[in-house]
This record gives sequence, structure tokens and C-alpha cells, in this order.
Amino acid sequence: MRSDDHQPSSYERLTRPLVREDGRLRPASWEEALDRAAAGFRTGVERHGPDAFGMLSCARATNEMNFVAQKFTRVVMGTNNVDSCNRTCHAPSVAGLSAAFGSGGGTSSYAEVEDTDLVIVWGGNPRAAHPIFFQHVLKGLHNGARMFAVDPRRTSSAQWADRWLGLNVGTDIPLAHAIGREIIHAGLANETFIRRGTSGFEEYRELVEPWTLAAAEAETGVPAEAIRELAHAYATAERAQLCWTLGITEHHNATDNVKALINLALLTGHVGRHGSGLQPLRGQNNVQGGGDMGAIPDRLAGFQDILDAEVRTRFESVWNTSIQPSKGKTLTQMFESMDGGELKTLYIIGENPVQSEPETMTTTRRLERLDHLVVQDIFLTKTAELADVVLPASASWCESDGTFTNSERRVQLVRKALDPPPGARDDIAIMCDLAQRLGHAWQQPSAEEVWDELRSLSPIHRGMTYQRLEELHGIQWPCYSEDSLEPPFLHSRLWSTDPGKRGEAAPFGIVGHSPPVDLLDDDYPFRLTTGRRLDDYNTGVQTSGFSSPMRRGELLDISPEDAERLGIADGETVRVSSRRGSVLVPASIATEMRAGLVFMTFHFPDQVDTQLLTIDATDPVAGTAEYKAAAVNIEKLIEGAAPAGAAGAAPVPASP
Ligand SMILES: Nc1nc2c(c(=O)[nH]1)N[C@H]1C(S)=C(S)[C@@H](COP(=O)(O)OP(=O)(O)OC[C@H]3O[C@@H](n4cnc5c(=O)[nH]c(N)nc54)[C@H](O)[C@@H]3O)O[C@H]1N2
Ligand SMILES: Nc1nc2c(c(=O)[nH]1)N[C@H]1C(S)=C(S)[C@@H](COP(=O)(O)OP(=O)(O)OC[C@H]3O[C@@H](n4cnc5c(=O)[nH]c(N)nc54)[C@H](O)[C@@H]3O)O[C@H]1N2
Ligand SMILES: [Mo]
Repeated sequence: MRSDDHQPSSYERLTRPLVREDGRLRPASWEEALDRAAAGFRTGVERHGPDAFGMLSCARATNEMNFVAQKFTRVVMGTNNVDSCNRTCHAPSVAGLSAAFGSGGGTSSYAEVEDTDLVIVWGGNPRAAHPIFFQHVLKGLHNGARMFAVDPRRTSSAQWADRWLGLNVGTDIPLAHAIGREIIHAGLANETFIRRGTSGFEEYRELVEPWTLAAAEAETGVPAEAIRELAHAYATAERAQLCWTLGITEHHNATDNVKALINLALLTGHVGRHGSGLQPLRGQNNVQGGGDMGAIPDRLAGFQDILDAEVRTRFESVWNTSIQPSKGKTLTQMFESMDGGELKTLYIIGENPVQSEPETMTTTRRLERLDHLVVQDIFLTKTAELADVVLPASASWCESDGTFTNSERRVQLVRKALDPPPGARDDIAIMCDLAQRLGHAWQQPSAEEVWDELRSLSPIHRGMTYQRLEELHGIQWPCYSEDSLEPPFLHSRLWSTDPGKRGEAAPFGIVGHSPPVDLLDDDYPFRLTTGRRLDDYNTGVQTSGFSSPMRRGELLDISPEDAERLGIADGETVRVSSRRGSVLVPASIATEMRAGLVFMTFHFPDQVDTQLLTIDATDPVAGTAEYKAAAVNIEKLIEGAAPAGAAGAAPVPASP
């Protein structure tokens, strides 16, 4: 890139702490900012108890930073209220996989995708959102694998597939059940595996019986023949990978969706063997690791149950503290409990909920109600603008040492490559300074010291020294000892002929269909689903600072049929309204869209606030919001009326 192509970032890196005075943020010294941050937390605990505090930890930062963040929450603040954006994406995958197999990680490795016969990409668009993983898929296809894509849109990933099943949003359970029924009726179920490794098959058989191919076609919009073809391809493949992402998990019944997919693997035995498995492709670069480190309200590091007294005792003796014997609040519960004034103080490290949570107005109102909000970020986000104290951090992925864990459970070492801008400080160092002010003699540890403490507490990480991680270019968990490695896939135990070695059988999930909460009607006849494009990242904070001819800002993707019916031209600004709010946005006529379906991202919230449209209906088990299904209306603006100054009317500027 020529240097004059470089555009200034719309978000400048934070280099000075800020504190709120007379309603405004002003620059402050580190001493003053840390004193203010700590004092607010102390007062909160004194007045309202430890559970009035909450921590949102950063899924973009290292394992070490997440380990310290959850330790800060549990040891310094005395609560289990710690969570991250895992809640907004794959918490349902973790819940569903744990219910079936006792642990929440994806079961396969990337290399197996190159060495398989069938890849199903279900509710995900890895060509845009997981391009590295997609390279492995392409190698698999090159090696002879077939690919099916299940997505309401004919995505750039689906365009590589042998078959695309374009289903109606929120009809994944009927589709999965019909596939299950067809496999059973065709005599293709793997009886050996069902007998050895699973429980509850009879109940499952009854559950799926009503979902004939015809019934499923009527509900999902997928032709019966395509459903039959996928069922037969999956059941007869020697090895098969079933991969899913947010098209499955960002629904009000997301954990049920995940279970419906897991059922298919249990029915066919496509789990626990090389080349066959289940892969929920995780979102943020370290959202897997953040959860593994215990930066979630119900698990201690290494996925150990907070309700298990023996587990707690081990952590308590190393940390010299007592850990509450109950689950903390999820991110969703933290936000809900701001309404009732239960949660009073919040420490956000590297999250931008004002622009990533559904229903912006509700989120903003809730954060404004807090007694004390501390935001530690690398940029002054819209969330940071609401804070009482803003602490400038270094960017973990390039300005710190540490480790990250990817979707295939592989822990990899990173080395600091850049110095943070002057004035910004390491996330871990900031937390240590706060801990000291709150009465704990924490000295700033090196990343490796944090990691070794984690290894001493988490059996699945025990064998991963920094030296081994470096030599082996990363290690997948579990890794129980320094002289061994486990197979790259999980749950081979389920195939064991020795019942003593098999462990718990994996139960079929007995789950029914539940359509999206936001119903379509005459006033709101279009289904809006939201997601990602290749060139941009989440709320745009980290990607708003460059321009490229590929980036056109926020757009409403609409099918050619609907555009023609409404008389909308490509690029014309339209009004999109849901039951919660409305935005103006340019339309983009897109052949990958089916009639009745429209698509937006949430990458340009400073221009077009998509979250004014989304609904905060959430999955009761995982707390994930139904970002993937809002009901909207689309209006053509009055002929000739220039939408001057209207939000979203302009193409994306390099620095809005
Ligand atoms: N370029 C880029 N990459 C990213 C990100 C980014 O912002 N930009 N973000 C990262 C993060 S945090 C995450 S979690 C991942 C997400 O990665 P993905 O989940 O792959 O991304 P999305 O585009 O949100 O949604 C995936 C697909 O779900 C489909 N879908 C919607 N509703 C349904 C439904 O009811 N059923 C089915 N079967 N499919 C449906 C959508 O059409 C969409 O193609 O990407 C990560 N990678
Ligand atoms: N409509 C709609 N909304 C969605 C989704 C959707 O599909 N549709 N997807 C949801 C999903 S899957 C996710 S994961 C969320 C994402 O929601 P967020 O996590 O809130 O959004 P990001 O834009 O990724 O914000 C990341 C923040 O972390 C900061 N940061 C990055 N690195 C570091 C670091 O090392 N240290 C510190 N202290 N800060 C750092 C960045 O500056 C940025 O402010 O959005 C959710 N919202
Ligand atoms: Mo995510």
C-alpha cells in the first residue's frame, strides 16, 4: 500500500486516562484515574455488597489478561459476575456441547476439515468471517470433499458449496429434525454408535417423527429433495464435519438449535473419530480462551464447575481467598439487573456494548443508571464516552506477550511486536494497580508467570509450558502433562467397546421448534437478519480507520424481486423500521438474498445504528440475543426528497 493511501483513524488511540467532572470527560493523570476507578469500586462494595459489581472481560485480549480479569473479579471484588462477548455469540454452543459431552469445546481440529468427505457449513459464512478456516475447507474440497451450506442467504461461502439449502430464518430445528427423521427412516442411523455412546434415542425418534420432508419443506422453504439429499449425504459419508456459527446461536432458542445439530452427529456417529466432528467456529480472536480462563460466571479456569466444592477449594488455597459457591451473572443478566438497580458498578475491558448489544436505547439507559462505570479500551468508544473513568490500554494482540486459543482449542504463543502508544498501559498492569488500591498486594506478573499459575490450576492446560507452545507451534487442549499430547479431536471415549472407559453417554437433545419472537405481519413484513462482511469488524471501532474501494458503508441487502416490487433502485436510501426504531440506509440489490429477507451488518453504527432495529429477546439458557431475526418494514422515501443529513445516507468516509 502506498503511504499516502493511509487514512487517519476515525478513532484515535487513547493515550491519556480520562475522568468525568461536571458531566464531561477530562484528561487526568494515571494516579488520579486509578484512584477514582478504585474508589468507585470500593464504595460500591461497601454500600451494596460484592454482587453489585460486574466485569466484562476482553475476548480480543490474551488468555493471561483474561485469567487476571476473572481473578480480579473473584479475589479482589469477591463476586463471580464476570463475562464477555462469548455471551453474544457462542455461549449456546458451549451450553449445548456441554449438555451432550460434558465439555463445551468444538470437537475437531482444522486439519481434519482437509481430511474429510463432507463439510456442512450451517448458519455461518466463513468465507467472510473465518477466512483462515475457510482455506482449510477449500483444501478439503480440493481433496474431494463435498460441501453443503445451510443459510437463508446464498453467501460467498455457499457459492463454493455443492448444494445450498436456503432456509427461512429461525427454522433450523424443523430442518434438522427432518434430516434426522429421514436418516432413521432410510435405515442409515449408526446403531452401533447410538447403542454405545448415546442415550435417549427412542424419545428422539418420536420427537422427529412429525417432521416429514413435506412438513419441513412447508416450514423451512427448503425443497424436500434437498433435505433428503443432505440427510443421505451426511449419513453415508465415511467422515463428516458439521460446522455452525451465529445463524444457529443468535436466536432466542439458540441452545435448542445447537442441540438439534448435535443430535445429527449422535445419530450418525460423526463425532469422536478422526475427520468427523462438530465445529462451532468461535468469533473473537480469543473468545474460546477467555471462557477457558474462567472469564465466565459459572466456570473456573479449565472449564471447572464453580459449584464443585473440591474445585473451589483448590483455587481458594492458591489464591488465599474464598470463592462464592454460586454462579455469577451473565453479561445479559448484568444488563437486566441494572434496571432494578441491583448492579451498581461495572468494569468493562475491551467491549463496546453500546453498539453491540441489541436495542441501543435500552443499553444506553442502563449504563447511564450505574453509579460507577470504568472502561479500559484502546479507543474512546461510544461506551467509553459514558464512563466515569476511561483507562487507555495496550492492544493485546500485538503490544503484549501471551497466548491465544482458537476455535480448534489450539493455544498459541504471541510475542510483543509493537510498543503501545506513550501513555497507554498493559491491561494486566492496570488491573494490578487497581488491586493494590483495593488492598491486595499484587505485583505485576510476567505473562509466563500468569500462565504457570493457570497451568497449576487447570488440568487441561497443565502440559503446555511456554517452551512447548513455542516448539510445537501451539498445542490443543486437553494437554494433561508435559510429556504427552492428546489426539486432535475429542470424545473418542464414546466409541470405546469397554463400558468402563466410555464415561457418560451423550444424550440426544429433546427440543421443539419455536419461531422467531419478532413476528412478521402486514406492518413488519420483512425478515431482517444481521451479520458480517469480510472487510469490517464488529462495531467498527477497530476497522473504521481505513478506506478501501471494497467498503461501501452500511447497506440494506435486498432481493431483486423485492426491490423491483417496491420500486427501489440500487444505492437508493430507504427507511427501515422495526417495532423498536428506524434508520435510513442505502439499499443494495443482492442476488444472494431470497424474497422477504433483508440483511444489514452492525459495522458502521456511527452512521447507521442497526441496533435500533434488533430485539433483545434472549435464549434462556445462554443469554444470547436474537440478533438474527427482527421483523422490519421497508419504505421508499418520497420521490425527489433528498435525504440530506439523514443517518446512513452517505457512503463510508475514511474518518466520519
Ligand atoms: N470479517 C469479519 N470477520 C469476523 C467478524 C467481523 O465482524 N468481521 N466477527 C467475528 C465474530 S465476533 C464472530 S462471532 C464471527 C461470526 O461469524 P458468522 O456467524 O459466520 O457471521 P454472521 O455473518 O454473523 O452470521 C452467519 C450467517 O448466519 C446466517 N443466518 C441468519 N439467520 C439464520 C438462521 O436462522 N439459520 C441459519 N442456518 N443461518 C442464519 C446469515 O445469513 C449469515 O450468513 O465472525 C468473526 N469474524
Ligand atoms: N446486530 C448484531 N449485533 C451483534 C452481532 C450480530 O451478529 N448482529 N454479533 C454479536 C457478537 S457475535 C459479538 S462478539 C459482539 C461484539 O461486540 P463488542 O465486543 O462489544 O464489539 P467490538 O467492536 O469487537 O469491540 C471490541 C472492543 O475491544 C477493544 N479492544 C481490542 N483489543 C483490546 C485489548 O487488547 N485491550 C483492551 N482493553 N481493549 C481492546 C476495541 O477497541 C473495541 O472497543 O457484537 C454482537 N452484536
Ligand atoms: Mo462474536
